[in-house]
Amino acid sequence: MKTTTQLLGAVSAFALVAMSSAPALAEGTSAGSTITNNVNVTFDVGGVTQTAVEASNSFTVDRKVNVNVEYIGPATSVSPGQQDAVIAFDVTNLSNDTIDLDLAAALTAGTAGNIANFQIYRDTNGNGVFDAGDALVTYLDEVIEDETVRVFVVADIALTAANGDDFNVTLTADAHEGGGAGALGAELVDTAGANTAGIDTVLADGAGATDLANEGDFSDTGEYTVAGAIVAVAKTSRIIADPVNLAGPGGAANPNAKAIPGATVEYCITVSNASGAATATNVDVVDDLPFDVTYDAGFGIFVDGNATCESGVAGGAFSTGSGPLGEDQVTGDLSDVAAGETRSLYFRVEIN
Ligand SMILES: [Ca+2]
Ligand SMILES: [Ca+2]
Ligand SMILES: [Ca+2]
Ligand SMILES: [Ca+2]
Repeated sequence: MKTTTQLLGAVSAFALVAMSSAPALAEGTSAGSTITNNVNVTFDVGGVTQTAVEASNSFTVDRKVNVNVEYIGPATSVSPGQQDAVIAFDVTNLSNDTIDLDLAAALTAGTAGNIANFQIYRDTNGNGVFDAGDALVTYLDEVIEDETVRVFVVADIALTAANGDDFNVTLTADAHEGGGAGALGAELVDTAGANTAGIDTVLADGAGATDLANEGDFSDTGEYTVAGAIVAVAKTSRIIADPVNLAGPGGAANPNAKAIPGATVEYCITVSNASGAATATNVDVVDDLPFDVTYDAGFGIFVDGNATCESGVAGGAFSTGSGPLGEDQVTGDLSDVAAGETRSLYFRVEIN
């Protein structure tokens, strides 16, 4: 019998292959599965068939830990002062076991003072977009084999962020034991030494953006890019006429007019936006008039003029004594000022 058993041991060594009945997941046989191989040998002695002999071999499949993090680009365009700016990542459990994934978001490039309040949300309602149905998390709980979970990193952009600023934010997912729902399990580490009969752990992850291989983690970097408006305002004036040097036809400026009492002066306020900047919207102009001038109601106020304060359209409003020091005010809204564009507001006053 002893001889027979040794023979069967040798047979078992090559007959083990392809006997697995575990489900075929992409990440291979699940950890903890028992792979059993039975072998049966029949033989004759002296032409008589003898009782068959059998043997069996079983072992437990160990835990292979692997995780992937992938930024869903392209770079997210944000505005200075924007709250809850969102970038998205997909986190996939490539292990052959259910695991928890501890999450961390870190600024890896960009001015730290211009971005703050990092938060991580799980796409709980699974619709792929950040919305009220998603939950604030610090880890992904009980991620099953092959499962991909969308994760949102949310941050606030400071008003001091400028056009063209970039912020690189790296999300790291670190594998922990599942440990049951509602709790983060213990961090997974390689089982030291030789294989044991139980479920051993092998960290088989790669090196991501900021992590090394075989640490049980992976990371990828997303990007915010700031699209700010670079708005410049200029205010100029020109003398149109004085009581002696009168205006030309259609109110045209008399080149000889001087800034004496009774003279008419045109104020020109231009709002320009630099090329490559974001469009400036809701452009409101508020001008506090000096006490030494009187608004020319007959001329009115023109908005959306060009850089030389021509071709505007009638608009805006005049109000008496509404300024912070009781000045009269001229106000007006300009249309959106796109990159490289200039719009103007202009009106006239008389020197007292
Ligand atoms: Ca969602
Ligand atoms: Ca858990
Ligand atoms: Ca083992
Ligand atoms: Ca890694």
